[in-house]
Amino acid sequence: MIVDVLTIFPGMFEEPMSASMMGLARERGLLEFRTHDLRDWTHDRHKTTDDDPYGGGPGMVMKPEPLGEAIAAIHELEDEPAHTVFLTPSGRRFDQSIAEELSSHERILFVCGRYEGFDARSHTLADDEISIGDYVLTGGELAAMVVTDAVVRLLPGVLGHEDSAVDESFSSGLLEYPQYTRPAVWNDLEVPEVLRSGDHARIQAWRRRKALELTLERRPDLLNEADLDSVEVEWVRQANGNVDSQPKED
Ligand code: JCE
Repeated sequence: MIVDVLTIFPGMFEEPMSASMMGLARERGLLEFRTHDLRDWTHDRHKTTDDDPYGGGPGMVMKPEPLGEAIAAIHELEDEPAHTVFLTPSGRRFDQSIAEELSSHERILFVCGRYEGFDARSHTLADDEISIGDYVLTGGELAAMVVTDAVVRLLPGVLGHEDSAVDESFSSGLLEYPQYTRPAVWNDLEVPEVLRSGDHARIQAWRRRKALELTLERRPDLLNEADLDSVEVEWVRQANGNVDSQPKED
């Protein structure tokens, strides 16, 4: 996969996109990652990428012309144009299924804005618009890194242990069961006996139950979409009856 990023802050990507799995994916040739400085497509002495909003109001808006020229030039770097993704708070909300969808593209171009966002006409250059969540960042760079990280780890060969990319959580639709490693006792806290029993069937059943309990407690919203068998559906129904699932108003 080739990932291009258009930004006025290419330096922000250096460490995050070189460390750990991202670095390894690049060394292994599974990921080609390139940044492009939007200022290279400006034509004035000050390399201006923003301007005042028509109609007035606070802040500045990204000028559309440098974006248009830059995106066209980046498409031309390869035979096929890139799937062009704008990061913006008004995009569709990023999740694991969008990560899977994006991982099927040969090329992605992430376009990172700054200031108060893009001139509305720039959106004609986008194939896709993504938000990583309902909060406002100062620009798209961190969002582009979040999306890239989630996508790259899905590429075949990036994770050593192939099936750890198929997340327990999010593939079954439940949160992950608790994990433990040595020592068996730490700060008076013991690793559950079942995990040291060697009884794989018991371990599997325990993990599934813990995943259900944790999801019910912290993310009950996920249970509507989760893959549950009929026994589990009934268990959730029972457990729900024992908790204040709809806190009363006072
Ligand atoms: C961005 C800004 C709109 C006010 C370019 C914010 C994505 N999930 C996300 N949160 N924030 C962003 C994001 C992405 C790109 C830009 N801003 C700041 N945007 C209104 C301020 C500018």
